[in-house]
Amino acid sequence: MATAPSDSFRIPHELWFEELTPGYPVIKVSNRHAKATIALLGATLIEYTPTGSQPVIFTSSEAVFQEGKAIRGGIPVCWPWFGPHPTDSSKPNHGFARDRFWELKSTTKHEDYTEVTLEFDTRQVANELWPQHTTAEITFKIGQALDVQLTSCNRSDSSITIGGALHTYFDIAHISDVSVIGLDGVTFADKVTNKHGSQSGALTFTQETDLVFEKTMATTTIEDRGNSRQIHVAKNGSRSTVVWNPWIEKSAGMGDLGNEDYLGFVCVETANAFDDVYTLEPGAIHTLGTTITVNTSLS
Ligand code: TA6
Repeated sequence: MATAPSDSFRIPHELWFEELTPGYPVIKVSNRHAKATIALLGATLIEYTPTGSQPVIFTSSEAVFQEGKAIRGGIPVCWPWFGPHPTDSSKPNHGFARDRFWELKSTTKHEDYTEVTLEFDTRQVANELWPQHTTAEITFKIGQALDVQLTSCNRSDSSITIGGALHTYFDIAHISDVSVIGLDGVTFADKVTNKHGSQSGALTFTQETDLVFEKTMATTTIEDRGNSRQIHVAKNGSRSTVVWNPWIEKSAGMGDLGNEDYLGFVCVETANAFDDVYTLEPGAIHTLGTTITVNTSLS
C-alpha cells in the first residue's frame, strides 16, 4: 500500500491524484497538449495521449494493479538490470524497481508541458538484492512530445554496474500493419532463436519477435498505418534497442494480457541491455532517456 502524495504537489486543473485501487495512487495530468497517467508503482506511465490524437501508450485490459506485480503495459522501468540478472538467476527479470512504489519528488507547470519527477531509493530493498546505495530518478515532460529521463546515481563508496530499459508498450492499430524503421543494417540477438542476425530494411511482424539490437543510438520510427501516423522514438544514453511482440502462444500463457492484445501493441524499448551497461564510480551518474513524438501526416 502507498499513501497518496501530498496535496502540495497538485497543480490546479492540470495535475491531481486518484487511486486505481485502495493504496494504489496514480498521478493524472491534463494540459492543453496532452493527457497522461503515471502510477507510483514502478513510476510506470500507463497513458499518454496528445490532444486530438489516438493513445500512444498501450496498457493491457488485464493488467494487474497490485504492489509486487509489474504493470503489463505503459512504460515499465527495468532497473538496475535488463532481462535476467547477469550472474544470479534467482533475482527478478528486469530488476526490482518496476514492481515497487516510487516517491513523488516534484511537479512543475511549464508553458508547454507538465514536469513530474519521482525517485526510487535502493535502501527500500534487501541488501541481498542490491547492496550498494543507489538512487534512480525519473523525470517526465508531458506535452506535444513525451520526454522521459531516468538518472541512476551511485551513492555508495564502491563501483556499480547499471543496466535497464524504458520498456515502452506502443499502442498501434494492428500489428500486421506496422513497420519499425531505423534499424537497417544493425546487428541483433534474437531471444526466440538464440541466434544473431543483421536487420535488412524495415522490421515487420508475422510471429513472436524478441530482438535486442546492439550498438545503435538511432532514432526508430513506428509506421502505424492503421492510424495514419508515425511514432518517432528518439533516445539518449542508450546503445541498444529492444523490439518485442509475444504473438499468439506467449500471449495465451500470460495471465495479465488478453489473448488478442498482441494485435494492438509493439514494444520498442530504449535500453541498456546485455553489454550496453555502465560502470559508475562512487558519486557518478548515468542518464537513459527517450523522446516520443507523433506525426499524423502518414497517408
Ligand atoms: O523486452 C522484451 C522482454 O525481455 C521479453 O523477453 C519478454 O520477456 C518481455 O520482456 C516481458 O518480460 P516480463 O518480465 O514483463 O514478462
